[in-house]
Amino acid sequence: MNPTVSPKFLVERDAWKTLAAHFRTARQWHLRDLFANDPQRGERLNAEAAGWFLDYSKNRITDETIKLLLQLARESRLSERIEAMFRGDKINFTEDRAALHVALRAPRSESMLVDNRNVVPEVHAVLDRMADFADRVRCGTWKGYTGKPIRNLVNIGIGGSDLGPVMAYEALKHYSTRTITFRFVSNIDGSDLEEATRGLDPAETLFIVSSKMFNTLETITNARSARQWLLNGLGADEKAVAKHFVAVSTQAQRVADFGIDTTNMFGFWDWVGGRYSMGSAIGLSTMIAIGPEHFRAMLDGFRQMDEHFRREPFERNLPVIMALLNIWNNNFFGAPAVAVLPYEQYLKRFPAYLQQLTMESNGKNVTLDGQAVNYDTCPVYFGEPGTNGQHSFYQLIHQGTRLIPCDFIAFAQELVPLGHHHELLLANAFAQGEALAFGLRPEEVRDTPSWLVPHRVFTGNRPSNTLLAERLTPTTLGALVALYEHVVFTQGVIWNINSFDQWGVQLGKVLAQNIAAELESTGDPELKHDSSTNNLICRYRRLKKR
Ligand code: G6Q
Repeated sequence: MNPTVSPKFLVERDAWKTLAAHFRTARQWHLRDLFANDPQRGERLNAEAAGWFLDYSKNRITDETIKLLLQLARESRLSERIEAMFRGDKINFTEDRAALHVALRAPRSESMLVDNRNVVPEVHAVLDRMADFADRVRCGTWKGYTGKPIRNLVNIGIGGSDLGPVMAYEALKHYSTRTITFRFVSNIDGSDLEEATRGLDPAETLFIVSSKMFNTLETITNARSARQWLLNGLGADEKAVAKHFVAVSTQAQRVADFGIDTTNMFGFWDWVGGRYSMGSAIGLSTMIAIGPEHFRAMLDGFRQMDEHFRREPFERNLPVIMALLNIWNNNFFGAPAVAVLPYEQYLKRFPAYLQQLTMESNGKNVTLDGQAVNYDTCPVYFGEPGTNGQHSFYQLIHQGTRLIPCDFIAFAQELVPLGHHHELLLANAFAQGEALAFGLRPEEVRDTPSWLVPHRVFTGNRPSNTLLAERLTPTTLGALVALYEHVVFTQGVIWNINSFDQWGVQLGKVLAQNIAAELESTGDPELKHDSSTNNLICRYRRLKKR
């Protein structure tokens, strides 16, 4: 059962009602006027933490809006819920689990309890083993079965066991060893594994099978095929597997049953949710890529943001402010989506990573006590690196009929200096926020025939946040991920939903098992689905000549 005492239903909270009244005025504001009437707002409406500066002045808010949103956070008992998370309470009550990913980045000296047991020593014991292993692979003392050092690493995992590692590898590629090739396989589509192993020498290839439960269909199917690929290449000697396969999992028995030596297994715990696991052993590929020291720097970035979230007053608290602004835009202005736009090519997989973090966490339609919500919860998160997105979907953000708030993410210093590239990149980031907010009025469209003016006008008044850090480092990346983790948490608290389960992914998995048998059947299976599904299965079987 849900152990928390639910506050009032969201729309019945006093702050919500006051916000609704406030919104009736706010909906008429234009950012042009807000800036004209309050010229200092750009210097005031910002916050800083863990190396990140947030400018939120280009939202359709005043100081009064912020005051009311902070009141909403208090009425939603956010402080109590933050403490419950850090205390290791089973806040993921539908799965009877704590959600204590913050313990993954706690220093050795700290104590964090799950079921009255301090889990921090176990966290560091695994990190130490990972570091030892990563060092051995990186310096070539971990040898493959034929005695060759490892030159290729393939991570096999899906969802939380893939998106974090891929994103972190891409984000921190600048810091990674270039003597090892890193590839990632997630999709059960055979072409994914085929392309990931193409051209690799099995004798120099290490597979990390990353799976919390170690029974995930995609991962186990890929791991079996990868093992076959290895054995085909190395003369079918089963003993080779121990030198070329390691596992990251909570399930030692299943790892052993698969044929991986459990001395080559790195564990984690059921209180680490998949999408919150990139700082755990699931990050083994990241650690091998960037080295243990950089990995610890990344954890330190997470940690700095954790501390900020836990201790900073809400009015200066980055995750709290971002979450509240999102609720303002989503629930009052009806914004259906958020665009996350990193002006940093190394963050190209960050939007994909955030899709899972945000939408799997907060894509829920019942409250903690099981009542249907009568308000919107998570918007759609999407994005692409700037400036590519500008030449693609930004048109809709500037001139479409929907309001799409944007998070611009940028760094003052480039990792790869090249002429004026970086200034041009950042100029674009800042210009987009400016254009979205202020638009272009008919009187500003010069030398244009009148019939063309409506097409060239930008209404503006479109909100955005800008997140700016000095440089993309392991530490700033860790802090950025923790920032969004806590944004998601805060949103979940306000919406009064469980951000830590994902029952919505189950049904399709179960149905797929039945259909797989029907697709493969050599006989003539009796189909008992709806007419559409039956027809698709029949057509597939015909096309496959079954
Ligand atoms: C994440 C989800 C989900 C999970 C994958 C992989 O929060 O739980 O994306 O990470 O289904 O699960 P395994 O790691 O158990 O293979």
